[in-house]
Amino acid sequence: MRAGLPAYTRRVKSQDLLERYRDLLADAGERFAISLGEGGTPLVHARRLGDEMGLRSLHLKFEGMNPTGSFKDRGMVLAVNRAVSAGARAVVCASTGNTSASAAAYAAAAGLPCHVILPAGRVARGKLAQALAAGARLVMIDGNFDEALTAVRRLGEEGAAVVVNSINPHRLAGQQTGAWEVVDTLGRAPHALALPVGNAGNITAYWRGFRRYAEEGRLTADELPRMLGFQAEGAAPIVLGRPVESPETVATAIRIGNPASWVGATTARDESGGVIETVTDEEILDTQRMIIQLEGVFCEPASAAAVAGVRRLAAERRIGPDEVVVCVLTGHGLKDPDAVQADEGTLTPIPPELGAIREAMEL
Ligand code: AN7
Repeated sequence: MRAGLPAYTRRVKSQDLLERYRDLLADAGERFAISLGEGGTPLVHARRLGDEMGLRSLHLKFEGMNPTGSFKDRGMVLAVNRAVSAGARAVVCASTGNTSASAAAYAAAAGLPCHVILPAGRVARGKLAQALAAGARLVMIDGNFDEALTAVRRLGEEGAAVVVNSINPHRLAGQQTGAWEVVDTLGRAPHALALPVGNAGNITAYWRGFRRYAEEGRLTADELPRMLGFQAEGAAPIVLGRPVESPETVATAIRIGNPASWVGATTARDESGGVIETVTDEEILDTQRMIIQLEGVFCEPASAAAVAGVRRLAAERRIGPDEVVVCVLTGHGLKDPDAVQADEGTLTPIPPELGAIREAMEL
C-alpha cells in the first residue's frame, strides 16, 4: 500500500483470492485492480447426506457462494484483470449462462464492454438476469453452446475483443485455486474429488491445481485424489468418445457436445486413476433435492450431477465408506428456479381462515 492512502481506498485486500495465492499465480510485482471477493467458499461436511450414501467423510465445496454464484469467478477475476492490463477494449464469451454472468460482472467492475453469445431458450433465468442487469450486450443464437463458442473463437482471432471463455489460459490458472482451497481447508487432499463436466475446463484446472501443489511439496504424489467427472446422459461426448451434435439435459449449464478441454479432462481422469461417467436427468434432479433437504445447501442441477455420480459409485462400492470425498457444487440453486421440483405443499391459494389453513397443513 502506498504511504498516505487510507486502507479503504485499496480495492484488493490481502485476503482476496489472487493475493492469497499470489506466489502461485502472479507475475513479479503484478497488481490486481479488480476483485469482487471471490473464493474462500465453504467446505461443508455433509453428515446427513453422507449417512444416506454410506460415506462418513463427504464434503461439499459450495461454489455457489462466489460473488456471481458460481465457480467461474475464480478464473474470471484473473482473466479480466489481465485483459485490463493488456489494454483490452472489450471482452466476449460464449456461455451456457454462468460464464456470461461472471464475465458481465467483472467487466462492469473493470469498466469494459462485455459481449455474450448465448444459446436461445436454454439459459437459466437467474443467469440471464445477471448478465442483463450488469449491462452486458446479449446476442442470442438459434444454436447451441458449441456453435456459439466456434463464433467466439473467430471473433477473438479477429481481435474484436478478448475472449474470456476457458480457452483463455488465465481462466484455468485462476480455477486451480479451488483445488488449493480444498487442500488448505482439509489439511490434506481428499481421496476423490467429483465435479460436473461440461466444457471440461474445471476438471482440467482442479487436476492441474493438485499437481501443482504436489510440485510445490504441499502434497506428496501418492496423496493426489482420483478425479471423478460426471456428464449428463444426453450430453456425454467424453464418455461416448465422440462429439454430440444436439446435446440435451435439464442441467443446461453442462449442455455441451464438444468440450474445449476434452484432452485436459481425459488426462485428469487417466493420470489420477479416476473416471468420467454419465448420470441421468432424473438422478440429477433427485440428488439436487436430497442435497438441499438433507444439508440445506441449494445448488443448481449441473452441480448435483457430481453428487449423483458419487452416490452411484458409493452404492456400487467403488468408493469406500471411509474415503474422504469432496464434491464441487459449481453453481447456486437460485440461478435456475425453474428446475426446482417440489414434492410437498401447493401454490394454489386457499381462504385466509384458520380452519382452512389447519386443514391444508394436515394438522
Ligand atoms: C454450474 O457458463 O460452460 O466443465 O458457459 O455453469 O468447466 O465447463 C458452464 C459450465 C459445471 C461445467 N457447473 O464446467 C458456461 C459453462 C456449472 C456450470 C459447469 C458449468 P466446465
